Amino acid sequence: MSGKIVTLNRHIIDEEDKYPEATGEFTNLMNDLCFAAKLISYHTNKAGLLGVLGETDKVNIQGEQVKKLDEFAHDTMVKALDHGGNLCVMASEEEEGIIPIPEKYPFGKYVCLFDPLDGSSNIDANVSVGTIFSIYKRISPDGTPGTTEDCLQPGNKQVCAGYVVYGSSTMLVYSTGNGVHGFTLDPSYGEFVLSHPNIKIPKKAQIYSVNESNFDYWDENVKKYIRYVKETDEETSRPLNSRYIGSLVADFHRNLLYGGIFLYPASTKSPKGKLRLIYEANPMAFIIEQAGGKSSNGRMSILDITPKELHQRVPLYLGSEYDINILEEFIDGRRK
Ligand code: FDP
Repeated sequence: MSGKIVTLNRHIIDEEDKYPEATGEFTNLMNDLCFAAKLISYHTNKAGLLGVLGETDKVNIQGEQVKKLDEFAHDTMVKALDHGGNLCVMASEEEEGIIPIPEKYPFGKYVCLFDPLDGSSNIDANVSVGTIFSIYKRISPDGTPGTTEDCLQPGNKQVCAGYVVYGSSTMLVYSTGNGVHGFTLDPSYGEFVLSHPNIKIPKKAQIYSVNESNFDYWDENVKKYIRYVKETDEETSRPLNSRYIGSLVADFHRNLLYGGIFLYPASTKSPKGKLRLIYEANPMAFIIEQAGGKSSNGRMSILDITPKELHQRVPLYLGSEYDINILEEFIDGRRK
């Protein structure tokens, strides 16, 4: 066997070693996150057997039916992260307000925002789903409970972002601002092992991913872009291939590896877009930019938007640099 075997834990420690002022709190937080991911992975794989598929009788604050696995993933994230002394506050897709750290536990210097189980409308059909997370340093005073303001920082202040995709294998992909690294879970010994070091998205997309049933509800300039990607032109390798799973983590992960553009535009049905800024768009934007791609709301980088509320929605475009540039030209009318 040649080369090094690098576990996620070793990788995080090596990353933290690059910062002499680091206290180890970040490594502990990532270990807790990694444990939550393993538990969620185990349960998603076993879902059919454990009788946890199907819906509860609850509707979450987005007006969606809460799945049993959604609840399980949310509770697992909270229970794995709330007592380690690394966080001062959390926020989740599944909870309307911020999630405070119980007073009996110490308050740490980090903030964690997450979507515990993204793409959950696909669960019952055995389609890949994922967990998305975003980590910030607190801006409120140390040693006190974290605040809503801690959770509403622009994406460019993230110190780490990542996702776990529960697919044909479970993979955790993360970035602390030094490139993007992917780890595959070996289920036999329960370790995430570095399988995709320093991921770079191809400069040019070969895939576009969008829910095209919304076509009639989009702005004319977005429609023009979609018509453009479907035209035949050898020089620019069009038409692009259409691939849409309807599970953000899975669509994003494929496009990151193969080169692609993911679109969830605003529409007359969802004038602000569908996907959520702080725990879906921002972490994915951080990863795509670290991988050499681009993020956009059509006019600016997702990372430069200052969130105003926890569950704010945003039009979302993520992908290869060349293709996001062209999309922006269509949206602002430079291309007709
Ligand atoms: P879901 O509703 O299944 O949770 O976050 C919401 C999300 O999935 C994303 O994962 C996915 O990309 C998108 O919504 C799919 O939306 P459409 O069904 O409207 O295409």
